Amino acid sequence: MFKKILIANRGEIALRVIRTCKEMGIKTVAVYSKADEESLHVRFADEAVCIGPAPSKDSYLKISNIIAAAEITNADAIHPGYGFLSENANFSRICKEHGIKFIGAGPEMIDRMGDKASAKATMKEAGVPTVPGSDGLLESIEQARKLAKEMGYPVMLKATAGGGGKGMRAVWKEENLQKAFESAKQEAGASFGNDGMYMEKLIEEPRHIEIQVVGDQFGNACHLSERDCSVQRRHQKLTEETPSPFMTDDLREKMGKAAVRAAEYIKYEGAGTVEFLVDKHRNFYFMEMNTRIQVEHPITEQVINYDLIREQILVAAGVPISGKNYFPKLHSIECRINAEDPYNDFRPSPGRITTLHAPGGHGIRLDTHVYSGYIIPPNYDSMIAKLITTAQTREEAINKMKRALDEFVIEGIKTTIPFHRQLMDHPDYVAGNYTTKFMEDFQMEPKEEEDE
Ligand code: MV4
Repeated sequence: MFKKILIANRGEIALRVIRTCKEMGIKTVAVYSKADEESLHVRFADEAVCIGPAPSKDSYLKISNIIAAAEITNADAIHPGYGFLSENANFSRICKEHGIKFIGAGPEMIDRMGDKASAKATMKEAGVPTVPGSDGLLESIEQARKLAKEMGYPVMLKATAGGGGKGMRAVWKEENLQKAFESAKQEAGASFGNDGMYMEKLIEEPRHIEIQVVGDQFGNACHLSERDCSVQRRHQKLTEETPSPFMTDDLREKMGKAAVRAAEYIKYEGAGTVEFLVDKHRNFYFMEMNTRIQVEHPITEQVINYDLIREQILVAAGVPISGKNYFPKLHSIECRINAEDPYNDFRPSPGRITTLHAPGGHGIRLDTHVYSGYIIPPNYDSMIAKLITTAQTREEAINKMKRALDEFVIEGIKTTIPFHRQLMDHPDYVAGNYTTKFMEDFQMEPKEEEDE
């Protein structure tokens, strides 16, 4: 077992990993930028190393400084968290070269799942349902036009080096295809250094339902059921829940099997997430595979009483998984609390938190690194807390979320708490009747006096 793990991340996920390491008797090393000197992960870790100035490119993305920190503290493993270098194949490779265990996927796996067209081709070989479309990359606009005509519009153009909504274009009519293809290709080349494009039939009003999988070093994999992440704004998840209100036992069985088949086919090691698009007829199609722990992992932990970070560490240390699949016994919802103003187009609202009162009580989990007096730096992602409620039923979990949001006081900055509170009263949300289109029509109710 590892003696010391360096957490190459910040904020709530760094704290999350440190907590499980402490419970496992593993020493921890925090790395931090100048802007995070006062951050909790620095205080909770056994050791802390400043790795550079505030900008991510000079600190949390600076591979040389992170490796140096691991060397001088003699860490035998690195946990990358999510974001930053968590899906950077080069970082995974350099850790390997330095004899430091990267708690995540190997470099080849990261590259393979990071190339969306090749990931899709692999899944198709594995017998996982994929969206009908081009067989690999589009070689020319003529080929694109011919294929789109055969499939019928609308179609979706996607950058193979994209993902998470980047480098994607929906095309509804033939006359718009050429311009969309050329601009998307140009944008992909500029953004990712790889302008490879592929095409799919457009799935209208899909849900985003993902399956958590865990694979060990012996080729075994299991699934830990689904998370519905359809409530998104500009490809940013706002809230997630498990089980999905759209799921049926039959669909869960099929999607779970497909996800395990995918993980076993590629001999996946570690915690991973197989994302699917689900249409209104409950057909599901492979979308992407993420080779990192996800922000929303706590709702899965809550409904099956499982520590996913612990599992990641055990698997990385060569411990085999139990192999059993898990099905939700409870209902759990996560609301991402961001330092953003929902009454002003969700624009960022960094600054000092003058007052913080955290919600508590039965079925409440709050994963956060912020505290009264904490200054939220403007340099990083705006998420400051994840409020998670767990109950026997969806209705009770929603009710608990309303009560917890009403208790949750954060002053000195704007937050998305009022948005989530209104969401929990929205008839379509409460009915579980929402798709990835939901936020396009969502409007905040005007502010009441006391909200001023
Ligand atoms: C699609 C799609 C419809 N049809 N592919 C968005 C980011 C990346 N995960 C793939 N995405 C989509 N791919 C086909 N063939 C619609 C989306 C999509 C979406 C998917 C999941 C969650 C939110 C979304 C928001 C807009 C579009």
